[in-house]
Amino acid sequence: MEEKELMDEKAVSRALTRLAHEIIERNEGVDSVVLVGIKTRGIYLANRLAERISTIETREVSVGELDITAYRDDLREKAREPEIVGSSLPVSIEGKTVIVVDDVLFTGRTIRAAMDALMDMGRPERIQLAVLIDRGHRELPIRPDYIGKNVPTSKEELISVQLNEVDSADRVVILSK
Ligand code: 3GP
Ligand code: 5GP
Ligand code: MG
Repeated sequence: MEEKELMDEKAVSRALTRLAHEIIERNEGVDSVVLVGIKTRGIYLANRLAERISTIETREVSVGELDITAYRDDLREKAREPEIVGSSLPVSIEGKTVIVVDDVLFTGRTIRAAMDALMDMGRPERIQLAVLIDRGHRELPIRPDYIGKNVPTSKEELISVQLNEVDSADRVVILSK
């Protein structure tokens, strides 16, 4: 396996700071914004964005969580669709701008499952999508509103997103055979 660093700690931090500013600008503040992180690393990213936004706007932002299982046994298994196995939303999403946050966007199937689950929980005014890495290969008409970094990949390559909260560093690397 060949490993190449795409983002170091500073690059991850700068990207998140930019995304925080973009979210505030696009929504003219964050009065009706709720961030919803997807399972492991999307949740940490959502929390970091909320911290930055709170500092800039001197206003708290709610963060919810969705746990979506993908392809447990075989990460590349095609037969199964990702499904929701748990959720925790601290506030109602009715009439809110819900920003779904994930680490890597690939086929878009996880985000579709996330949107299905959110629509079952209320009627958000709108749903937006923020991802740290867009690696391409969409299989659904889904595109992110906020992107940390676009990384064209082959299907065989793998993006490893490492975050301090669960890994020993903040960095993004691409693994190829
Ligand atoms: P995450 O929970 O932080 O997103 O799916 C479990 C982990 O495996 C994910 O961590 C993700 O980083 C990693 N992973 C790498 N490649 C894939 C993939 O193609 N599909 C899924 N679902 N996860 C992948
Ligand atoms: P999708 O449903 O868009 O195919 O995949 C999105 C989900 O799968 C994300 O939550 C992400 O964690 C995971 N995923 C897909 N490809 C990769 C990858 O190359 N690296 C990492 N870290 N996660 C991936
Ligand atoms: Mg993820």
